[in-house]
Amino acid sequence: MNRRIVVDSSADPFSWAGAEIGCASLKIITDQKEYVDDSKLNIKEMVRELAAYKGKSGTACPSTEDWLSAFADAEEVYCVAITSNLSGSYNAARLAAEQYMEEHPDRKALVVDSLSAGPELRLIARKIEKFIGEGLSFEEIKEKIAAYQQKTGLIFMLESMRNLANNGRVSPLVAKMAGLLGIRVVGKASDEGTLEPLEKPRGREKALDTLMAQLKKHHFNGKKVYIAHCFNPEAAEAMKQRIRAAFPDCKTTVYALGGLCSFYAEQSGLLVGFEKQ
Ligand code: X90
Repeated sequence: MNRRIVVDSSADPFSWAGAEIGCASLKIITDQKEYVDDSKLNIKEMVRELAAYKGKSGTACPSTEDWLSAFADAEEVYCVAITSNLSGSYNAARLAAEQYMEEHPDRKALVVDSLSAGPELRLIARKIEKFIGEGLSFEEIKEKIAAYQQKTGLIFMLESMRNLANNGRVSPLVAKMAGLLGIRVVGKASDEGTLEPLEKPRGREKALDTLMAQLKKHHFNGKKVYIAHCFNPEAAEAMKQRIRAAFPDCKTTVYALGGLCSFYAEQSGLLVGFEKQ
């Protein structure tokens, strides 16, 4: 049977080695240009152009049609979308799934609201991949993924929240803290799938210590973590070393964020997706 995992591009799927996975792309839009968040996007160039750009910039979620075409006629489709509280992507995926099953009553489509972004979507998608590999049924996967979601989390460190605030994804008051005099915002994806700022550490070292403390506080199981960064491999590597020092057996993967997450996490941002006990 043809079973397919489909994520939206906030999951940064293009750096997964060898995985056969569908993607519905988000877009980053300015008055002058539209960047499609697919495997061809030059993220470095986009971040550089946007840093120099003084006008308005925003994003758009994939349409129902974008999701449908990413389903690629599979008999079973497993979608993972960015948090429905900050994007219309999940809703578009739901509509796509309904239409798909209506048109093909023998097919099945599951849509997971990650209530998160970036590396947490990747944790969920990779778990689905594992379950498919083990030959679990659609119903079993649905149930087990709902349980797994309770055991994953996302924490982040941002040096600027300008794009989040300008696009109404956090309050301007919250955003004001970030970027001032070396102040970073360390926060987490809340249970509702919104950004929840937790602390304002001063300086990079303090920020990494704070991330580490938050991981422990949020019941990190010390087994699996994805560290994703926006052009900040040094901080990602330093975070990896801290995790390895505290949890020597942890499977730790570092990767560069894709277009959508880079737009919102901005230069130097770190997103850490982790498993809980
Ligand atoms: O539909 C759209 O246009 C996309 C809107 C996405 C807005 C949020 C993106 C967040 C990206 C920033 C830090 C971690 C956030 C945790 C979220 C719960 C990453």
